Amino acid sequence: NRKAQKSFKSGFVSIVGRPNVGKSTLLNHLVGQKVAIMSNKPQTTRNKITAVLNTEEGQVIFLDTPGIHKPKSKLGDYMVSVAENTLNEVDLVLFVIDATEKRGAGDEYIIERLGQVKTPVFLVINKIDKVHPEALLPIIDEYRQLYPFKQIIPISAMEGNNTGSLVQAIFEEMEEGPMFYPADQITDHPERFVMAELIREKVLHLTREEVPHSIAVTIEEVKRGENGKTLYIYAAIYVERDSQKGILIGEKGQMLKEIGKRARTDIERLMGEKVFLELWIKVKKDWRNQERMLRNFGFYN
Ligand code: GDP
Ligand code: MG
Ligand code: K
Repeated sequence: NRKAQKSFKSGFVSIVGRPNVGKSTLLNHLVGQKVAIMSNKPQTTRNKITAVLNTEEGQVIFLDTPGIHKPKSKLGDYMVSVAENTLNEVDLVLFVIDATEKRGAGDEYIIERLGQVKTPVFLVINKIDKVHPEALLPIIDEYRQLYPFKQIIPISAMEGNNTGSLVQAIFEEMEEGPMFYPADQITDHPERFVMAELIREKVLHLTREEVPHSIAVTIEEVKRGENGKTLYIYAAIYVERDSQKGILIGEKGQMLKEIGKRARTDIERLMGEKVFLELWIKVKKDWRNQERMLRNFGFYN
């Protein structure tokens, strides 16, 4: 039947906006009871995963983007560049504003940053329950002139007005993809997921268009060395074609070496300890459509 053929979509969404515009309220509303707080170590991970939305259509993983607020220090500058990388690597950015507040320096700053970003951006005008409908048009006009938002969606996160349209629009931006995260359970090892994402990120970064989103990374094993110090991590990168495998290995293995080096640096920062990372590449044709394989890949564990 048609429904069975419908593909599963998934992707990553960053939510940005100045404080108190309603980002947390929106997240809570979108994911309801299924909010999964993944990590409580602010700024140790580049992308803090705040919530996972599971629907029949697919899965959306929301990321907190640290550093999008105006930096107050040199360290802040560093976080800003990290945030910009994040915004470029997700599939969609939601820029949330408050319909009852005038545009401020915080908004200006974010819009300026979004200027560096290639990812599609939706403007989400929140708290419409507090304004007259006629007040929305000038806001839409004002913001439309500042940035080419792909969509502008007025909502009330608190009352749930128009949030269904927002979810629908979000899924329109998601591509076919795996269920990255178990649907009903909060994992004991959130780091494994982040580790895999860090590796995937390096692959996409270093290979650009040559190796598209048709890759998956799974952490096969994490164990501590006999000296009790080094953490050994074994990860597999799944591709769909032999040609992609060739690209990922690179001449004399240089590409794989570079992917491993960069991923290890980030994973060490994540874990706060020394890491040995071994990567290998496996070819599995059409893996994205095969749920059982996804299970084997550990997406459900
Ligand atoms: P954040 O700092 O962006 O995460 O904002 P919060 O989600 O913490 O919300 C800030 C305040 O705005 C809270 O008091 C919320 O209850 C309120 N708020 C959020 N969304 C709405 C909304 O749609 N309508 C109204 N009236 N208040 C909202
Ligand atoms: Mg908040
Ligand atoms: K992307």
